[in-house]
Amino acid sequence: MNKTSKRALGLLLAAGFGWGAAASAADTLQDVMQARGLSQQDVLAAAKTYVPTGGRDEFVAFSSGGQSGQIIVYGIPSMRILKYLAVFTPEPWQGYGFDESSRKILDEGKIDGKSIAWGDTHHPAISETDGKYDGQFLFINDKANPRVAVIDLRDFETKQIVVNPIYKSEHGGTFVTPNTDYVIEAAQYAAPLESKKFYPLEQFNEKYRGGVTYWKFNRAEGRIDPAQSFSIELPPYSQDLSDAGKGPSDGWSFTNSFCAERYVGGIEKGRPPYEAGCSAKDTDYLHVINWKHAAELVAAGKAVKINGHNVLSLETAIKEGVLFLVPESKSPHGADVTPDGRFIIVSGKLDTHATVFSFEKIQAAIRAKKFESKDPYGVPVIAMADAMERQVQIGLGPLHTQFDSKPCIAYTSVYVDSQVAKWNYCDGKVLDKLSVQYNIGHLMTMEGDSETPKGHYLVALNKLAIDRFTPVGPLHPQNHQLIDISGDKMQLLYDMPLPLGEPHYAVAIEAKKLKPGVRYKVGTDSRTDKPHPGAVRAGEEKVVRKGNKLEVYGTLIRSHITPETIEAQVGDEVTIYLTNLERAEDETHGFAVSTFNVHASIEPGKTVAVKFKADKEGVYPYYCTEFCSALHLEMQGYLLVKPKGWQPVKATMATQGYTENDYRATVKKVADTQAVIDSVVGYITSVNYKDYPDVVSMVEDATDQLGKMKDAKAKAEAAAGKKDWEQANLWSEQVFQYQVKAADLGLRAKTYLEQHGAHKVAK
Ligand code: RUQ
Ligand code: CUA
Repeated sequence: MNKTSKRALGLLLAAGFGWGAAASAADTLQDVMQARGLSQQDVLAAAKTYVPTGGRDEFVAFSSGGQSGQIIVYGIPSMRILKYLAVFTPEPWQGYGFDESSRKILDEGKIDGKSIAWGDTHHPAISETDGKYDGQFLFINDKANPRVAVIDLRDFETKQIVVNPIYKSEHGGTFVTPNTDYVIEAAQYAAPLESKKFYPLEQFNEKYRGGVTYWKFNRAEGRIDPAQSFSIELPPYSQDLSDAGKGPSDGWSFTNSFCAERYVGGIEKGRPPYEAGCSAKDTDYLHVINWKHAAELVAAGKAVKINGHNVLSLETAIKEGVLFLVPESKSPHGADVTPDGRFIIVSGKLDTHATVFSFEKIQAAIRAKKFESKDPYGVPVIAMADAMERQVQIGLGPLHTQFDSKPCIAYTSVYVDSQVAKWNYCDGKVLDKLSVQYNIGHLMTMEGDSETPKGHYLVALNKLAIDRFTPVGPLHPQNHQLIDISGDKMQLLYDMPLPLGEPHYAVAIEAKKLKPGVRYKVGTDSRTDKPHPGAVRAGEEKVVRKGNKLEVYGTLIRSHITPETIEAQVGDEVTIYLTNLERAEDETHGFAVSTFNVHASIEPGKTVAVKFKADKEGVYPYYCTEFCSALHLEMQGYLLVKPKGWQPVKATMATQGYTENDYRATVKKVADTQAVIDSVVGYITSVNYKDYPDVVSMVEDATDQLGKMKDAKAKAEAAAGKKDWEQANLWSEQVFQYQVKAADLGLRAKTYLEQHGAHKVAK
């Protein structure tokens, strides 16, 4: 909240909460506060997060959806959930996994030929240009089945899934380099790198390996290019989080690890468990990697191929000065590069400190070849003291660190203490602590891992909600807590239950940087961004049979599906292509066929295909699944699956017995409606509507609808000429339907223009 609005609220509070006087409800603010038991602090927090209807949030957060395999999008400060992005998991609302194009994306994520219908998403990353969020793409990893997905923020759709060719699990992804040349993904639990290769646990040290992968991102294509991507083989330390260097440290990346002990558990065989063996020593290793040099070596042919993928061996990485280690405090869980790129902050979960490592000191040690030792694989180890700038006492179980817009200010999540600590990494002073509910994992400030953090807010991503919300069974929602960080002291503003998976990390971007489209170019396959081969325009709809393959090329526009009947034979392979001909904002149609497990979400301009085998005779309704218009329920049709050898029966369609009077009444209704349309059109064309692209597309859509009237009207008149009042009345009724849709659009356009201050223009 800015100063003026703070003052305004203060005045209101001082004036005895006089809102009620002008409001239609009898309540005053004081009444409400009393009735609901709210303190002044509560009301202030509410005012800081409340976004009135039609208002927009300042920031948009993309949160990992954890085990849901999705991403959750919400606004800040309102904490209103805006969307779930389908990534690794089928998601029927968006047709993801139920239409052909999105099935192909999920199929890219197959491993060893098998479909995997879920993911454990951890760390989303927004694409960057010069170290700043650019709002173009989003990436996220799957820890369980090592994969990375690419989401295009022009339409918020998943465009690609790549499977890591050499890992069996991963965690330290996704993190982008400052110009999104590479997307970083680090392994987690070590395993043999060759796929489907077995070595016993006794050979862990020799045959099991970790690594870090650099996925080459082709921005023009909006896709990862696996052929240009590479990995660096690492010792079997459990690599954990990573971060890319920036500014002075650009070209380098940092990956921490736990279980550098390389301990192998086995309680069932009497061995102490992993948790004991993996935390026995005082330090683990921070991997310091010169990825730019590694990329040059790969380009020069120094990589070996493992499972067809470029891998720089440990030996080459050591020899060529690509890889170094620095001891870090026990069981760390975050490696965060400061916005100025000068420091890397690492916290040990089993240590009370955050360690600030200096990139400059690390480089000085490398230049002077000052190493304290080599690890068992020959990787040079820089002494902790030689790499460290300072250590700061933070609390019990410090994990992740994010940054403020104010220089040197950092926030670290403290898991065991359930706190956020605000501190200064330049002088080591701890400035403030705030309790959160409960056991915070990651935390996120606005654009807080970029070169230009935006301050304002911090979100605590808590692992446990315990008593914060109405219980909904033993499985509680997650708790994202919004914290105001604009002042010296942190202030808790809002608890948001997040009911989908365990979100790990989240990123938030200034909302104004996002520029999603409103519609596709007519006939676009949104998953390839290319023209869909199944697209047709109005009037070109057709059904093509090739042997037992039945191909339907259809269209959707309020409020009918063309065709309205599909006739198939048992055993046909049916493909239905559908193009949404709408241009108006938010005019999505859905499409489902009873009992054939297909569903599509077809936004304006999009073309999709659904495919199934008509393997049972019967009558199957299909319909539009989005309430798109007043006649949405009538947006329906029948798939008729006829048995082999079926012969037509002698029967005709029932009639309603409409008379000439019915026809005349409908014609009158049409004439009256036309008068309304004319007045709306008169208003729209009297103002500068052409300055509003949204209105122009509504007008185009309305004109489309009105354009179709002519044909229906001619049919009505021809039938009337033949005194076929049944047909005449029905076709007039269709004229009326076109009018209704045009009028609906016209009124929407009129409201829009009035609300956006359109002004009169000379005719
Ligand atoms: S995690 S709570 Cu990034 Cu997967 Cu730390
Ligand atoms: Cu289209 Cu409902």
